[in-house]
Amino acid sequence: MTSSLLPVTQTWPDDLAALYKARGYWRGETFPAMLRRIGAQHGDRIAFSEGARQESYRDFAARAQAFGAGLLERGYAPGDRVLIQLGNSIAFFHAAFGLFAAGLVPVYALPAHRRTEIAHLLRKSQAVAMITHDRLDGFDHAGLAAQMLEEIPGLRDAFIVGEAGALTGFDSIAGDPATLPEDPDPQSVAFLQISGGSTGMSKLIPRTHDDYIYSLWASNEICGVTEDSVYGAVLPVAHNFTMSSPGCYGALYAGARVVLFPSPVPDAAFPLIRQEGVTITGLVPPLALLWLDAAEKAGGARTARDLASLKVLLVGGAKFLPESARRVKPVLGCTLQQVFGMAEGLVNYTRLDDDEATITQTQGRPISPDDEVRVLDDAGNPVADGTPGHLLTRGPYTIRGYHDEPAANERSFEDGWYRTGDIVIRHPSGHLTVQGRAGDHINRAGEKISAEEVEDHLVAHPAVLDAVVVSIPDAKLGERIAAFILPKEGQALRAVDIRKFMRSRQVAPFKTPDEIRFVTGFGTTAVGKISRKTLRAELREEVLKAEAAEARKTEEEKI
Ligand code: AMP
Ligand code: DBH
Repeated sequence: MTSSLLPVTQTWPDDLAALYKARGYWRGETFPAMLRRIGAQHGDRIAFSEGARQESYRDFAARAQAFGAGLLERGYAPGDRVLIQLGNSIAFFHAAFGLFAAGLVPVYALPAHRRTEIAHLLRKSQAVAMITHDRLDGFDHAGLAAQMLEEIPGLRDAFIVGEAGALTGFDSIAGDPATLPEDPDPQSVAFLQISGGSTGMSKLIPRTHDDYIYSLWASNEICGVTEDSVYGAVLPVAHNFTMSSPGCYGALYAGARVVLFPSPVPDAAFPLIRQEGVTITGLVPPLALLWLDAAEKAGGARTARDLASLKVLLVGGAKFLPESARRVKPVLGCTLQQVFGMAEGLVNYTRLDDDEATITQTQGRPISPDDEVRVLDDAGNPVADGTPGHLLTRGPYTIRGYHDEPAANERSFEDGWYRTGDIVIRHPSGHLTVQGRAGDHINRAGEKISAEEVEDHLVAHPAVLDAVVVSIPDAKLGERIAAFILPKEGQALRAVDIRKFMRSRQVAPFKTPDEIRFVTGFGTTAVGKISRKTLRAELREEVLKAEAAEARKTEEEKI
């Protein structure tokens, strides 16, 4: 069975790999070795707090290794891919590090993913097993897992955290750690992370031990994470930001404590920060705004008491506007660290000692002195600092290609440079300010959604002739999803029908359009057939103009 698997690989040219090693970025440590090291080095210290439950590094390492060994006893082999769909729980880390220990390759799905995404990720990765909860946020994950076992060829097991029913209990898998294999090649692929995707479905991002672990310890240095830190995992831990910037994995690398937040809302999160003494956490901009507003409402003394331990707040995943960024220090009493990263690699941070203007007006500069950045105009020529252009990058932890995506690789990689799709300005200091996106994806509160993917779902509706999906700037979400729908002749459609239909497609709820508009035609002004890209841009312009006119009218009425 293993032999028919498409291998997962990620290779840099020999000269660059040699350079990255010589410079000390790639240190040859692997995740199974890291697990043994932290289990021994920090044995008695607490690795995780989840509600009233705490787990030491020693117990964490032992449980993860037993799980990995149990999988080998069950007939799984190094190189096998296993999908993990778990929320912010210690089980996530038992699963991921257990797979590492056994040489198996985790594929990280998000808790919000539904049947469509899970089936795609299972097929694309050729997963042989999946690990999920019985239920989470009212969704029957065990039910979905049972369905997947029927449908996906090669999927042999679903391991359930919680009530397993007819499936296999995650806790029942335990073997003898003495049977674990030797450590893998540090330059081999450790796991498959997923991209938000600008066209179609999510792509799989193969990350190696060497490259990812470099991003962890280097992030720790930049963000001041040491074994005395307490990292608050507020966003889903499967997100690359929460995982590695510096995230839970960075915290574990340092022997710090990870506090798993059951909810990001201020009423629950603020008391937990106080109770656990959280020193650093990361949020997407809409949540940061929610925290800022709540803290202001609660008043200075109360906020100061709740957030006294919090030293650093990372904000990233989407653009954080300077006017919001300026409020962080006075309102929350901690240092803002902006982070502009991507699961494909490159991560930029403002530095803790950057001046106020740099912290509030830029999204940081790259982690590594050997992160190479190019900012190009539409014709591919470099632009001067201060001029917006397309961001391309390559470096010691940026991938050279997606797994099994020849067409996307053709589009997104050029001579080893990753075309990020972001439009940025570079400042002489090397700091970048994100201006927008070249491509057609929507960044909705940090979740990246492909316009094309949503359009594909909408046109599957039997009464829809065509659909165009665009992103609209939104005060709360950053961007929201607007869908323009052209019904088939004689078909009466309502927004509620479309919402229901999206649910029936079993896709992550965050992909359902926030705004649905019905139209009687598209692009009448253009000569011949216009491109989707142009059409999306035109429709977006129309909405923006209409909104501006509406705002002017309201202003005039006030006068
Ligand atoms: P992904 O490739 O799915 O991991 O998403 C990464 C993308 O998120 C980047 O290419 C940016 O478009 C966006 N992003 C991440 N952080 C920021 C930020 N701080 N400001 C603006 N955009 C961001
Ligand atoms: O949005 C992202 O993907 C992201 C944001 C901040 C990321 O991957 C990261 C930091 O590492």
